[in-house]
Amino acid sequence: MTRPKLWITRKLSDATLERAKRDYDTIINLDDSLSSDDEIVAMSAKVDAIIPCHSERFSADIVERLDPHLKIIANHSVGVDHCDLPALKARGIAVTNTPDVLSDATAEIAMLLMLGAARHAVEGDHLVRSGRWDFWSPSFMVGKQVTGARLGIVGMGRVGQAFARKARGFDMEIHYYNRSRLPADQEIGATYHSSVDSLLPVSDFLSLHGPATPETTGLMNAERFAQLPEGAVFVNTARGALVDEAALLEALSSGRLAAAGLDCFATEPGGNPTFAAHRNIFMLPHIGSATRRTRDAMGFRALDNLDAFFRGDQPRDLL
Ligand code: 8YV
Repeated sequence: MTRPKLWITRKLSDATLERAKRDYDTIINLDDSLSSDDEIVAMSAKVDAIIPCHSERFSADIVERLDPHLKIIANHSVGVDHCDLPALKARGIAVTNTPDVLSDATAEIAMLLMLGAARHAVEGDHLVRSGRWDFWSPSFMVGKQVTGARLGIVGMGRVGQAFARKARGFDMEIHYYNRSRLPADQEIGATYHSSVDSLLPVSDFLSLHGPATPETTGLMNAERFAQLPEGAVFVNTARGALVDEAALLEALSSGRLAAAGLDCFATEPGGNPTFAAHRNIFMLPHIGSATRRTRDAMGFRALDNLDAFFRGDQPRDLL
């Protein structure tokens, strides 16, 4: 029996690539470069399936040009804002993602950003590392205490809930906004807010965990930042599109925000060059899910979805 042809657009974990090569006629973009729109279109005529990352775009104009040979896009990501789902559905191309398996790794990075932003981690490291640490005082690099503080979570899906579990270890008072209220056994004492606007004034720390959709684009704008308590700390491990970056900078400059921790930017890779001059921004290059264990689990989950599809079953994460 001929094996389905699979294109893996980036260098996934070794275990994932081994399993893919064992079970599929696999082409791997081993130089790990970002594929152009034209390359994606050209490959769609050669393969039955693609495993892309969030970095490859399947926008409506590209989907229109895809070859009918392509049957499934098994994303190696939970976020699917790079895929125009209605356009793909209209073309009869199945789409899956990799939920659950990256929630803890991403929540760890949110915790790192929250702690690091609150306690001047980057600024402190730079000072010591540069050899310019020649002064100490009790009023030096005084930060904001996380333990016992009020945390606002926007988006209480899997990652939001994983972050809440970790924040409970810091005795934080947890508030959240979600489209719908969680059942009590998942809420575990967190206070539900039916609107973002009601959540913001009680969020000394605010962390975003929602998907990028037309409804959430620019969710954190100037009016919303102004509703946070003075000196709040803002964390984003979701998507850059949720944030008006000019408004974020303004909120940092005015002191409305004491600090921000960001793993996601409107422009990636690269980030926002105007952020570099701000010492109260702790930045990471979109590495929320980048642990060995999670990369293996994401790759395997994408392959599980493909296996089910080619067996004729419904993939677990079919969107
Ligand atoms: C990944 C992500 O780093 O899952 C997502 O939506 O943004 C990240 O986990 C990336 O997509 C890896 O392919």
